Amino acid sequence: MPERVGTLPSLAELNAHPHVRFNPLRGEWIQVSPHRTARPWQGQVERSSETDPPRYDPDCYLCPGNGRAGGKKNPPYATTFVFDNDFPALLPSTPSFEWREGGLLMARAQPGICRVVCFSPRHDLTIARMEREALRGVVDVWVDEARALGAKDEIGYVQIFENRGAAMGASNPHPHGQIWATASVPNEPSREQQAFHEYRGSSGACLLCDYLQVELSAAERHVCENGSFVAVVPFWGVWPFETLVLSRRHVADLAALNEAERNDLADLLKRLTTRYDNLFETPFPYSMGFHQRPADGGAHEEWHLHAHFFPPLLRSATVRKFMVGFEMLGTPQRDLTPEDAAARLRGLSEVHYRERR
Ligand code: H2U
Ligand code: ZN
Repeated sequence: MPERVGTLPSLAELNAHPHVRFNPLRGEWIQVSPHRTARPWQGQVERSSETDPPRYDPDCYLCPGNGRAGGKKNPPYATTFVFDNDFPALLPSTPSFEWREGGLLMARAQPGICRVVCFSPRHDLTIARMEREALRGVVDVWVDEARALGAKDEIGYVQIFENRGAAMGASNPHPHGQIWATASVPNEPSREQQAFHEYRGSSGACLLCDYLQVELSAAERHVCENGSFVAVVPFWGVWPFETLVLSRRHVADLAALNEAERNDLADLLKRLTTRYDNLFETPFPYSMGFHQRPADGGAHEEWHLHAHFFPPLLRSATVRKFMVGFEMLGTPQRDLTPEDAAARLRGLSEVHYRERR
């Protein structure tokens, strides 16, 4: 669009051409190629192998009362259940060390703690199909775990996440998530930390408070909202139906949420995941997780609590997006515009397809 240099095209004009968009949270650009949505697809087709699970599975290592792979036995829990991962990627007993060879090879110890959170005793439910009250219990577990793990001297960051669906590598359909608490801040929150810090330094404001205002007034990319949270397809989203869940209030972490906000978080997660499942009338796979302030004892007033949902499905339950080729070597790319993705998610029902009469 050389003739447009120096002028500001409308969003519709922007979406009429291949362009790059800036992600201020990661400080990087993404490629948007809207003209490609019509291209034929002869690549891999996912098998939608997720058949209806039973309410209780005697072979599930997360169901109440069952034995786990490591030999321990689950209690007959009735709500949520949290345990130390039997196959943890991080170990609290890791001794502290730094390792260097020359100026290029660097390593250091990474002590940490891995926990598994069962969201429900019911093997067949998902966040979308759980009651709000039960989901509120999950929010409370996340808050309590983040507080307890974050209070430990050796822990600098608490990453709460859920891998949902076999397509995302989830090992089991039983509704569960994981928590990895690490000594150092992982790459993604660390990049966001820098972005929050720099934005606050240059403008005196919060990057995501300002972004939320932009999205609320643009009304182009919002998906659903309640009194405390708003879900949007971010302007810079890479995954086809990626969403960002923003707290309306400027809070740095889950622990700072009040009663009403915790209820509203449960409500928003249920409504958003119901829309996801309704998109292709299939259990929608994703990785989701919360980003919050580091647990290093600092106030970190620059931080704004949010959750990312990264779902891989592209145009149906059987065609997924892979980050390969130009995306691995150059820049992540999307065909479907964030505005079109948001419009599709916005147009869906909040009654789960499985519960429609
Ligand atoms: P994912 O579905 O996201 O992989 O999470 C399941 C976790 O549960 C995984 O990290 C742990 C695995 O190590 N696990 C146990 O701790 N005990 C078991 O008996 C099986 C699985
Ligand atoms: Zn189970």
